Amino acid sequence: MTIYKTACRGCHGGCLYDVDVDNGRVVQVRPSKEGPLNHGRGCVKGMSIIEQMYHPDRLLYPKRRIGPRGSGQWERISWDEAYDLIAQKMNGLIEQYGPECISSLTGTGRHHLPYFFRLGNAIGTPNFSSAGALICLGPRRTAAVMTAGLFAGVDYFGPTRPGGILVWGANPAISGADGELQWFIKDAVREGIPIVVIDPRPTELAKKAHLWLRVRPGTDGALALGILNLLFTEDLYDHDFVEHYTYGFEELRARCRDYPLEKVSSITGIPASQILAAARWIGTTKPLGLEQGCAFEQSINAMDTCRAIFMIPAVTGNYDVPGGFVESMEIVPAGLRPANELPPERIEKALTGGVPFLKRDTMAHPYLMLEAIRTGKPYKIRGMFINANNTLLSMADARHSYDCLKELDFLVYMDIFMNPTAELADVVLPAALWPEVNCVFAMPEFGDQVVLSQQKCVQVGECKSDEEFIIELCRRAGWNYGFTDQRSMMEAQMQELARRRPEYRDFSLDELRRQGYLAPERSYYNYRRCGFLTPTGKFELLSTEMAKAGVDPLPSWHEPSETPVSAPELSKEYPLILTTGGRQQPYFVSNNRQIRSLRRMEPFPLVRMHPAAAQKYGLAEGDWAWIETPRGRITQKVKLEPDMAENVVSCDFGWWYPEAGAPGYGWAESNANILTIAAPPYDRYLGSYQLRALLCRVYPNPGCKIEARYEAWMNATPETERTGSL
Ligand SMILES: Nc1nc2c(c(=O)[nH]1)N[C@H]1C(S)=C(S)[C@@H](COP(=O)(O)OP(=O)(O)OC[C@H]3O[C@@H](n4cnc5c(=O)[nH]c(N)nc54)[C@H](O)[C@@H]3O)O[C@H]1N2
Ligand SMILES: Nc1nc2c(c(=O)[nH]1)N[C@H]1C(S)=C(S)[C@@H](COP(=O)(O)OP(=O)(O)OC[C@H]3O[C@@H](n4cnc5c(=O)[nH]c(N)nc54)[C@H](O)[C@@H]3O)O[C@H]1N2
Ligand code: SF4
Ligand SMILES: [Mo]
Repeated sequence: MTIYKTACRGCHGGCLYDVDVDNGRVVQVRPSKEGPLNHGRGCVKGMSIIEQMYHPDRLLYPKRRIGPRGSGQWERISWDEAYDLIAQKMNGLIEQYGPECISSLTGTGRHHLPYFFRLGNAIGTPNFSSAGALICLGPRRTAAVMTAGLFAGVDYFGPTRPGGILVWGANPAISGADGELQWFIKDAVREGIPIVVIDPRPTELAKKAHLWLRVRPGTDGALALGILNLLFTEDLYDHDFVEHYTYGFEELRARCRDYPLEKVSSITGIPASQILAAARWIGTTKPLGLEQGCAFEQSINAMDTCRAIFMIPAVTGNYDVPGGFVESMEIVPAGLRPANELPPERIEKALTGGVPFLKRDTMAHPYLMLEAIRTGKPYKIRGMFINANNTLLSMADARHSYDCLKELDFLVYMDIFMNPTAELADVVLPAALWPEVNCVFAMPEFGDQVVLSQQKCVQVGECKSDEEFIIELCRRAGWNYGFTDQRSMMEAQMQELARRRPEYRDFSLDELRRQGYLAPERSYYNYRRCGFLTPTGKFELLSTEMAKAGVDPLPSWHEPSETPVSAPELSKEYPLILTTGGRQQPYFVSNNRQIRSLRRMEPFPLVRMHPAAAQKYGLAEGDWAWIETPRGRITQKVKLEPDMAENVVSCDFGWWYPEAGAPGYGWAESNANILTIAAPPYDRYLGSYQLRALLCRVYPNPGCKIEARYEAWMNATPETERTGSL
């Protein structure tokens, strides 16, 4: 028996585990007490890894399509055949149409993210993107970097405890927002640290909150500017910080006057007294932390809202103070600079639709990339790599994604299991799960200053890590990746660590892998020593980078395009406000629906609504409802929420049904992204689209067979491997 110490990446990852391997097989997993981010704890996703690894439906070999695209006919091929086929097809397209006709799409931040983005550079195409880039972390991070130079998160980790935590558009008790951080917010609440929650739904945290602001979906930007306005008019801001360390205070203060209390109350649907109480609590709670989620990024007001919310802990003097809202430090680079960065004329070709700050990371707009497959405008995308992105489930306007992907000349897809998106590919590749992967990664964005190591404990089937695949494909296809093996890339990360943190000069990759983690000491008040990493060296309330780009450098808020206010005629037909998302503990986006121990916990997608709304539309608890927008309709199971607003419904996302079988797996039955829009209008800085404030109607679906199908599947197939036990 060998015991490996390795980090779980069942979510964005960070819980350290001991993994017992016997005869080349993982036999037990135990969350490690040494884990700096989990202290011996693990969630149901991490604990089910054995069931995931040895699941009978797991993809174990490369496959090639033999029937028409999407017909579900495949044959097994070897890795050698797969590499040759991919290199030959993609190089053929590049020769004929130029490298920019190849694009790549990934999903949320998995271990291979920096390796994957490098692939675009190696090929020479600027058209790489992720389903999350513009609606998940991208806006929060870009807003933070353009305002303060670095991202920030709650300081749960130092000797000073937060005095209070503002939880905005996030449900960290489940989501984390990087899963493993769920432990810290739960501990804080248990300890009695007060929280204020801003959410249209009565989450568990909202129920325990000192104050819960039931915001109308899509109006967070107005609320943030309204709260800033109150902090200034009530003199609840930190004069010393504002005077010495910020840029553009008077301009921001003038802008915030456009958001007086009564107006903001009427926009957001929150009583004025509650907004005032929240502003006073924010202004007097010290030190104050901020947990911010993706809810307000999934909006055409994404950047402005992210900027305005990010300013709140700063102007109240909580930025980078012990127990407050502390700066992240890039300890280990997530991505090393590519070997052959693209020349400016190539970057100019990126499909950004002219959105100014997308190109900061040389990233294309995912919708425009898909659209270009079908329309050929401004030029045709012909070949595509999709790794770790169930596009049909996660990208807005799923039918559009389907129609576009069907038109590709050549699609390479890599995943753990077959799924509806994989079925549209030409070649499908089997990806490794976390105990099968080597990786070095840092968690400086939300978590403590931690470097973690993943190590390959076993080989399952012919599964490979995405990193291995990418590096080897580039070698064989003749694309300059800069590294020819993964070990040298991890060594380069360690060298960069030593450069940034000289105290680790003699700390080797092997030592890191033995220990499993590294937790350097945190420092506070960095800005007092070296200023902010912005053009002015200040915390930029007025963004000089935005001013230079000729866009409004101060935050504002605009009514989203499909609400009762902006589309009153449409709202007669679709009278309810729809929000989507809301994470579920056993799943990670669209993952795990085939893992029986997890599926049993939350077997069906839920649409939440007020009992009066349900009654009005002929629905009761447990009924299957149709939810319909102008794009289409889906069905989910009704859950009554007496504390929600009567005109708001919230539906789960990421739902498909492995039990419905290939090739469709019921991808359009309950998929929230059948309902959403990915076409413009977009956020004017970054191109974000609206997933959380749309119009819908609901009505009964009495003939729904989803439960019967689920029961038959659960009963028919024997239990697979059980989870590891504590
Ligand atoms: N309506 C609506 N849409 C949303 C959201 C929402 O709230 N509402 N949220 C959005 C957000 S925040 C995000 S980040 C995106 C996420 O979107 P995605 O990241 O695309 O999420 P998934 O659909 O789970 O796709 C991930 C796929 O990766 C596979 N996978 C897991 N690990 C690996 C690996 O190591 N290698 C490979 N090759 N595959 C792997 C999984 O099996 C799964 O099929 O969705 C967005 N879409
Ligand atoms: N277990 C688990 N953990 C996860 C994930 C998962 O799928 N499962 N996904 C991961 C990913 S990719 C991400 S991005 C993070 C996301 O983590 P979070 O940011 O926490 O995302 P959600 O839970 O989707 O949404 C947070 C809250 O926003 C609320 N909300 C909906 N609309 C609005 C609105 O207009 N305004 C406001 N203020 N609130 C609104 C919802 O009711 C929900 O409670 O979680 C990560 N962690
Ligand atoms: S919280 Fe995330 S990293 Fe921790 S055990 Fe769960 S899935 Fe794994
Ligand atoms: Mo995300």
